[in-house]
Amino acid sequence: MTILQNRNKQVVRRPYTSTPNLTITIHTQPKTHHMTTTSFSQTIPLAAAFFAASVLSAAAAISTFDIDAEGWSAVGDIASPATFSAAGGNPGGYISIDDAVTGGTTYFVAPAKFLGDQSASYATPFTFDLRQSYPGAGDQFDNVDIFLVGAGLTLVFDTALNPPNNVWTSYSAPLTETAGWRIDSLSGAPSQAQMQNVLGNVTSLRLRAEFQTGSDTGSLDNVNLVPEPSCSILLLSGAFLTLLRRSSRVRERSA
Ligand SMILES: [Ca+2]
Ligand SMILES: [Ca+2]
Repeated sequence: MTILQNRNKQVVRRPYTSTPNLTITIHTQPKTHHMTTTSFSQTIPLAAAFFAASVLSAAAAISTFDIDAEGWSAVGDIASPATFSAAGGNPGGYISIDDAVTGGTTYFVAPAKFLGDQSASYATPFTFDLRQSYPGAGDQFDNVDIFLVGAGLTLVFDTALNPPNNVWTSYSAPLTETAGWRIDSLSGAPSQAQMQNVLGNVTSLRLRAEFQTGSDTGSLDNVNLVPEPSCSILLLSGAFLTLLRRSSRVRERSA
């Protein structure tokens, strides 16, 4: 967030290119102390409305699997559909996929709430928790960990490490063109415009559920495509405090 000043006002803008600028005006050179207080009190409700609209526009797509599988499905050589478990997640419920061990790689497939226009998630971390469970010794293999498809492009992401056996592990894939995303596994990184175009019309989102050659089970919890509203509120609260302090200093100088 940047703060600009001119002779009569301060203008605060949030520099997100994918959403309209958030602009709040606070008069800082009133004629009298009384006028300063009135001007600020009239501005707060308007600013609050902008803040509320901003939070709503960035509504998060989240799956914590509290009561069911939330529409997630499974593809690949799956032994069964994505299975919901009410306990044992990170915490609470989660979903899992058993490997049929017939070749191929199993993936979790995201439901509709993670698709469509997700442009508000640009430049935010896409986060999720994975766990793999396999018997015996490890025989791990590498593969694409995230497929993000949209606007005629397939973006892929390879996380650095597979999750340890039977341990929930948190992952974060920043949704920017410089974070390690590749086009179709073979080409280079997407441009900023390609990244934003994909996020503007997501048609498929898949997360890898298999990391082990032979029998294994992949589990998923806490998928978060955009920051939770509570995070936005914290940031906005910080901005409000800054504005209140500045206003207070202005009033003290005017008194
Ligand atoms: Ca959970
Ligand atoms: Ca396997």
